[in-house]
Amino acid sequence: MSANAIYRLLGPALFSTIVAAHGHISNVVINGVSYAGWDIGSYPYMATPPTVIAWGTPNTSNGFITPVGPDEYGSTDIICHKEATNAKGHAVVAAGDKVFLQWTPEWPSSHHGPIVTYLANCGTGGCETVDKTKLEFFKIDGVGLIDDSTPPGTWADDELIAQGSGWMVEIPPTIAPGNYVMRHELIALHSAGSAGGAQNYPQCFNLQITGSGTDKPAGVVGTSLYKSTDPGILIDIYQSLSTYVVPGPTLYSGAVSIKQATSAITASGTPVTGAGGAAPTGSTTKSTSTTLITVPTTSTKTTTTTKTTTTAAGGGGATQTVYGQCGGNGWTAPTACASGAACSSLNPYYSQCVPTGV
Ligand SMILES: [Cu+2]
Repeated sequence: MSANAIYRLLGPALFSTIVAAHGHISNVVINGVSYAGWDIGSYPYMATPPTVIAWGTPNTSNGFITPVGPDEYGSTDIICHKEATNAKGHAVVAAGDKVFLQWTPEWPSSHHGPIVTYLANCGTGGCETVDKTKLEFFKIDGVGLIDDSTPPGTWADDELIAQGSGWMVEIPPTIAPGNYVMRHELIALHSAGSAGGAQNYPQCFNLQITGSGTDKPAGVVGTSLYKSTDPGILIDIYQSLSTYVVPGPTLYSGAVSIKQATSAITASGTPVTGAGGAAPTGSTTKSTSTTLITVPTTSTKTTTTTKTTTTAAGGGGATQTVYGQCGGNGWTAPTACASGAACSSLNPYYSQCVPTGV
């Protein structure tokens, strides 16, 4: 069902929730225990946000990273989202266990694309203080085009929508225990037919992985994961595709492909703090914490997602939020944008409210 159809069913009461475009991970479920994600609606405004296992961002919109400008995908924002700062806690998970990543419910059905998940070892100092630019990511899951019988086809994130906006990954049983950053990402390709049109939504979490595996797969730093011209990044999905190559480095040989499923929540988890206790040497090299993890108390974004004031369905008088869809084939919801944004046609299928004067 499209966001528009949901909107028509549920009416304006849920309007702001549904059209706050794109998404982020609200919580992570490990063996039934739910760990809170980074709440973009409140944490960026707090001097001391709660300790969570998710990396922080001052970004208060559900926005994305895109390969525009001279940096392409070389900006450090591609690593763990915009101006991301280290998570201050972590969750413990055994190699071979499954992790369920719960996205916010409004992922737009127009945003077809792959779902990719990586791990990077933080070393014995833990992930709470690691330098993100040094993290070397190896891919443990990558699902792209599932069925292209009717372009633009069925993609991994259609499967995500179908199971309540969540995605399950298995921690490879063969990797060595230690502290890892999990980098999980949706890539939206609805506008990827032209250069710079792909939208990346990376989300990072700190995990302490236990087990007896010994593999230490090689990886690549976040700023080298993608090029704007990768065949899985610069692609017109509205044509018939014979193949689709999931972007990023080769899948780790020990990765386990699983059938998608949801994960029931039976308890809420408290993040573990400290260096992780995984140092196999028993040494206590807790590098004295630097001030790397200061969280900005003010947002540098000038956009806001709370300006939607809508009336009844049908678009009359209603406005779309910044980055929300505002047009395209079959679109019958609002075509006007909230103040500070203008509707821009990206292709015949998708127009988007983009900020003006940014
Ligand atoms: Cu979007």
